[in-house]
Amino acid sequence: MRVILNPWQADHAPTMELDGGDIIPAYETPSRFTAIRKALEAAGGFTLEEPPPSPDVPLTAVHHADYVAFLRQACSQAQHNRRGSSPHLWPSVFPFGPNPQTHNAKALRGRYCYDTYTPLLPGTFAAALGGATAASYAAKLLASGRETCVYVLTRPPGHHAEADRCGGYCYFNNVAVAAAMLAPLGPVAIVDLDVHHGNGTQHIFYDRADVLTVSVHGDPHDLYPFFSGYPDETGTGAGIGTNLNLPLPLGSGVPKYRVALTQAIEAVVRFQPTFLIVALGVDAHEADPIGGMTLPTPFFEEIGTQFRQLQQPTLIVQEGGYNLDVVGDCVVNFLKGIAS
Ligand code: OKP
Ligand code: ZN
Repeated sequence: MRVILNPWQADHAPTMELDGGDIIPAYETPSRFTAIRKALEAAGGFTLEEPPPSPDVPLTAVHHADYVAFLRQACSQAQHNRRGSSPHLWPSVFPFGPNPQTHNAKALRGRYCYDTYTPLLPGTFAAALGGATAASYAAKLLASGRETCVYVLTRPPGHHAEADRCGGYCYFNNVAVAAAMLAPLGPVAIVDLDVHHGNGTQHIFYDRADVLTVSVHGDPHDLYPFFSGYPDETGTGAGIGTNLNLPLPLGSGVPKYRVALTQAIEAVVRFQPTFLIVALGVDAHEADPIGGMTLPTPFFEEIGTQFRQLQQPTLIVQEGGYNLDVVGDCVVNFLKGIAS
């Protein structure tokens, strides 16, 4: 299987995160990428390659141009401003009140972000663009018919990024960029297996009938992102009926997960897509430090096998997974299951 790497992921290397007022070590680090790459190399059967440079990654097909411009500008400013001190630019005020608009550079950090988990560093823009570049190259391979199953190894993740807000460690929504490229060729189904609800992807395609978004995740009553991921979010306008949320109680293991997975796959079958995209977070693993679900490593192969039976051209894009000792094996197992 071809694996498309984000060549610039290491440029985004947060050392800490701000969690309810506590500064804690960052979970979302370059070592996640290294761990997965090592496991792929050890397993064999994968061809790792970087995407060719591309001037035309269609970021603005899913993100607002002003959001993209803000990220580019803020990251380049961060480079100049923060020599010697902490490079993390965090938001401090979020839009509220009768005038929710600002031109102030510091205030804009809250305008274009919805939480405290998603700081801007000097290399954040480049790293996030690298992920979108890798995803769009993989989408082209699929669109041309040259490949039927491609995996994109990237970080930071993307599925929490909305059209004009970063959040949840995510800046550009890589699966959304790929889906927007494929959708003109036929309906696209996105299934998000990350333990956290894929709110950004849902938000971006909420009113579209040509992109089905399905997410299996920990119950947002008890898990990030809290404010979305509930079953009554089913789409709007032309997109009514094309968003499916399948929350599971925290602590859920294989039996409950199998039921939700079957429901997700049945929804894909009903939708009859031309392309399938899997947002592959592996943080539903039992040893994940922030997930709260209880899937064992071998079960990821069974999940992959379920998707193989759909017999669809498939793009797999890396999302979360934070236990460095298991993420690589979970990804390899999933890819073995979907490819074999
Ligand atoms: C990103 B992805 C940890 C709190 C974590 C943010 C979670 C972002 C998850 N102390 N809050 O894996 O979906
Ligand atoms: Zn996650």
